[in-house]
Amino acid sequence: MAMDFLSPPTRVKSLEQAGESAMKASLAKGMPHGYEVGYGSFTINGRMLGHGEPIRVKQGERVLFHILNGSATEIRSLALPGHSFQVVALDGNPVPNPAQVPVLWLGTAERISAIVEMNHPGVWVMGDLADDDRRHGMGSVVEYAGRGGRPKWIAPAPFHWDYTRFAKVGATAPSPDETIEMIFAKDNAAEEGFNRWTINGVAFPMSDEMIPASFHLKEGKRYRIRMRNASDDIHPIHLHRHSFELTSLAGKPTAGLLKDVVMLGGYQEAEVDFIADNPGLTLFHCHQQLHMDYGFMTLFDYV
Ligand SMILES: [Cu+2]
Repeated sequence: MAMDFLSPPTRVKSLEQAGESAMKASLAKGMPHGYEVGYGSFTINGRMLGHGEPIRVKQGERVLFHILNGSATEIRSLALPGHSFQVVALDGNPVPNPAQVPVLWLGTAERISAIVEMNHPGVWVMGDLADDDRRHGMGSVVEYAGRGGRPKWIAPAPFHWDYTRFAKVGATAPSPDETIEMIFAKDNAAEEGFNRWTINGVAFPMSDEMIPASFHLKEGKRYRIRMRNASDDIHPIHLHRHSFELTSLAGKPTAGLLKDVVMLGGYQEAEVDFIADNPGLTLFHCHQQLHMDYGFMTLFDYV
């Protein structure tokens, strides 16, 4: 899976040192690398590339795509050769700056709404940048009226995904009432060969028992979650029952982007703010199923 597409690429040295030395210590004890999952086939709207009906368009049309990454564990990219995407909403929230991009990237559970102007007639593969996954189905055909022949794929030029491209230019977020510090870490192969994941050193238990909340909110206050990733994996971080504003990404302040899932890059940090405006128990977790199931989750309550 691609790991180097996020921008800015700034890594935090101390997080990198912590993550790398934990990994080295685990491997030195003779542990293998923790299991990952792979897939044999891929679909868009239930069909592998080359099966089902194409998306039929006419030259000059503007087509709005609502795209959701429904994979339990994978990050996906999407490109349509010769076309660009005007991103108008992220996770259902209109963006302040609907910029044009050649490629979309979505972490697990992220949603993008984007308009494509159909101005490049042909029969095209709209698909993932990963050749192997696309060959195993990760794509759809876009067919212009009056055009025929085999669908064509052309790989786009290298492109980095930067959420702040869609943010409010020159704006700054209001100060929070309180900042919640979180550090995410991996225990390599610690759980029957699977990686165990922790938030501030604690793995959320995967049992039926009710466990007490780790973070306590007061209604009406603005909270900032400062997330620091001491692992080399990208984590699509999700907060239930609230939307958050992205206020800092890899050391770069930003404002105006509302989301409920955000990808946090390996050894990077990011900050999100939310208003505690929906009393009740609220889960916070990595949306990568294999991370969530092995501890990467925590609970907020209102007090
Ligand atoms: Cu994760």
